[in-house]
Amino acid sequence: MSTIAVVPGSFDPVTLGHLDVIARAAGIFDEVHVVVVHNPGKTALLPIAQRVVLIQKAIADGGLPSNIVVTSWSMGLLVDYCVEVGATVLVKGIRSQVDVAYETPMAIVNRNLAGVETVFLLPDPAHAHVSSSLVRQVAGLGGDVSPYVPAAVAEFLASHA
Ligand code: COD
Repeated sequence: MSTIAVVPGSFDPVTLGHLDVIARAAGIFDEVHVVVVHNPGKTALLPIAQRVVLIQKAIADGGLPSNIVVTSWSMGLLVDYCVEVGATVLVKGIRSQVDVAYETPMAIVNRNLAGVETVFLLPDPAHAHVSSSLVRQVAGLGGDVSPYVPAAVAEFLASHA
């Protein structure tokens, strides 16, 4: 039986840290759905449709495997998406104790709600310090974000500065 995993996030914008987690998940699971979700706790920079396009470009440019689907979800619980597509696993990246504290209750609730398990991947140390909020801050102040994001994102942010 094939296993479908969901890699959710706000991806605002997608970073090299996200891309690393997506690529590794695609090497573990039969099918990976990268799902862009609005996080009400964060002030958005990019429209969700734009984030989807940038992830698709980054995946194509990076030569990532073809078992990756990129989409968005705004119809309710994330596990509702999982049930709809038959995904049984959520994949999250864990950079620090802060991520553990944030993700642990969600993992338990998602398992209780729909039996969806959460798998945590440790980051590539080269990208462990990278976050979308750092990228938004550096880009907003006119700095170079190219060490932290795929080329498609760096180009998009530079042309929309
Ligand atoms: N290296 C490795 N992993 C990373 C890195 C990096 N450099 N940067 C980020 N990550 C990981 C994050 O830890 C996270 O797992 C994922 O990538 C996405 O990160 P962000 O910042 O793009 O996305 P978030 O944290 O804003 O997204 C949070 C979600 C929207 C996914 C979360 O809130 C969620 O699962 N919501 C579901 C709503 C729901 O159904 N709630 C009810 C049940 S809990």
